[in-house]
Amino acid sequence: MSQAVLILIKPDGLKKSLTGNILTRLSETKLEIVAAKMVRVTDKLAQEHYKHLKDKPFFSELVKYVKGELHDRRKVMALIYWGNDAIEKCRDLAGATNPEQAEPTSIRGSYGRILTSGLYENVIHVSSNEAEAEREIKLWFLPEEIIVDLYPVKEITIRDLKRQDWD
Ligand code: DAT
Ligand code: MG
Repeated sequence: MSQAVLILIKPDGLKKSLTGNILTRLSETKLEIVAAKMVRVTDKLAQEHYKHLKDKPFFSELVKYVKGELHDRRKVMALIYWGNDAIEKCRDLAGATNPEQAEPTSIRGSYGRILTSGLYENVIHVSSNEAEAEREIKLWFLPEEIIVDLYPVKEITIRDLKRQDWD
């Protein structure tokens, strides 16, 4: 069954120059990339993305982490992969949440670490199920940024919208 999954290369992955490596690993899945962009993560986006963890003791550090405040890299790379069993395939390659418990050859097992504070710095995010994937994809992307039709859309008319164009 075709599925979409949100992948984030987190600030530690970018700082460690792992982008090419991670994309190569993900290409083993033979899934299709249907959207990709660099994102400057706002506080609101970070908090919304990890809202299921807001009561955890590590939440505020997790928000700082995904915003890039721990790595002086205020960006993440966001991608949508699409195809058969996309979530399971990508989560298998990513490895367990705790990098110490992750399969050593997985992305997190190879490149993740646990900070002294206890936070798992685990290089990539992968949506954990279809409902989460839909919620996250709608949070990170606009319909026009995705090259396939994943979810129903509505037409809206925006009046007096100021935008930038190339000079
Ligand atoms: P995953 O990213 O594998 O879906 P999650 O959604 O439960 O895991 O947690 C989101 C992130 O929060 C995770 O990638 C790293 C951090 N995290 C989760 N559980 C943690 C814990 N017990 N201690 C420290 N950091 C944790
Ligand atoms: Mg998760």
